Amino acid sequence: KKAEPKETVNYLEEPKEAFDERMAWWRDARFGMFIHWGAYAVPAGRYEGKEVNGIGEWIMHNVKIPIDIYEGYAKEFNPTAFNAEEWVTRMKNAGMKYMVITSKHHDGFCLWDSGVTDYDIIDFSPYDKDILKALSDACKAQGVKFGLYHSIMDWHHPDAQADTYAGGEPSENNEERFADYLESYLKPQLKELVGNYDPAILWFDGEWEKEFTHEQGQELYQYVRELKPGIIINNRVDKGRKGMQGMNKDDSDYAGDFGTPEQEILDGISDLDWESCMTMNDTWGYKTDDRNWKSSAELVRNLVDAAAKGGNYLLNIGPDASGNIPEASMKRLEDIGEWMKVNGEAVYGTESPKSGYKEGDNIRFTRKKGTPFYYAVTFEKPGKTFQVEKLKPEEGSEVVLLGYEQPLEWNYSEESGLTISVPEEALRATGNTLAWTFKIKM
Ligand code: FHN
Repeated sequence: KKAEPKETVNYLEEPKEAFDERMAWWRDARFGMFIHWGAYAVPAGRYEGKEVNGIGEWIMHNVKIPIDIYEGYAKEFNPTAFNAEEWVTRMKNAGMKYMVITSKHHDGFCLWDSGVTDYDIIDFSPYDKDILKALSDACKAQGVKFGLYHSIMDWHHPDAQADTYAGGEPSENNEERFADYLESYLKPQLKELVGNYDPAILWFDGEWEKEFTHEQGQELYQYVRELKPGIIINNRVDKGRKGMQGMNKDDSDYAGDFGTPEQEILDGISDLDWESCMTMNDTWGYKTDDRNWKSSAELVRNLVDAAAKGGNYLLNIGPDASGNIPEASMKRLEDIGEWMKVNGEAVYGTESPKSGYKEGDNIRFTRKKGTPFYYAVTFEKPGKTFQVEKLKPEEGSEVVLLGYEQPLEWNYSEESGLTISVPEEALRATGNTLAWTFKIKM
């Protein structure tokens, strides 16, 4: 009997209930780890003995390093200290539920054994292990999701941006050549990545080059969903996204499953899914001379602020060329993990109370989905009492400070709202130093 022709699903027209089902785990996860890692960790922000301004992974472009010189870095990339299990354990201990690592950044160097190029970790560098396989296996073993960042733009491929990147004038048939690069290079790589590593997320980037069209973006989205229908794809697959602000679907300019504002937490709330991606310092890829490290308190504040507005937080680390996570990054991951152990229930599986998501600058509210429980997270250490106008607990219900098992005394009045008594011993018991969470049944 002739096999029935496979019905082609149009994934751009997905019914809302199917979309909601596919996004459910991602919405509940709220917190992920971004990893920018590749050949750019070898120069680590320096060229010809001088520091290069800008983000580390853009060094090839920023000082127009000739391709054959840059390939020398790929030949040196030998991360013998890399330990996938340790990285995933640190990520999980930080409270992060999913990882997104660069399979290929704009420089074109591939962190897996690609069948369509030798410009990869196995054929080009002295390192002979499949980094993505090790991380994908470790994520599976530790019950967290594995995701891939893949750059559409490619400064190494002759039919992509190799000439314009190198300062050459774009050739007259750039669009044609780029379309061929998509068909003969980018799509086969996506097929390898989805087939070999089973990512839960495909995080595209580098879609802003003029050769790449909105229609090609929609086609890429469809192609990847056909490879793995349940996968989640960000909005940078498509020119429809509004730059780094990342919001999209409502203006019918189709663009992926979630918006990707960058280096900022969205101002206000949105009915669309979004995830803010952010560095801990001033670079995504490792730099020797990195600066402007955010404090652990600021990182926790960003995570809670995003959750209160109904968004995710994708926090970046940039490992060095030996495969070490920078000390300063590990310290922040540990601090956040300590905080999440006591307060994580105020982030995971929550939704935004919408207009009631904040009170002033230092209090954010989240609501546990499908329950009457609200969380009030304050970024200022409470005094003997904690005061919120917006929350009115259910008569006779308990009010709890997460990390302290005794319910707290409270009273409510129309004129001043909810006042909670907070004994010093309660604050001490929480061990908190970054933010404090009150759980209230409404
Ligand atoms: O150009 C990239 C940059 O290197 C980095 O990967 C960030 C992360 O979101 N995305 C692009 C800049 O918007």
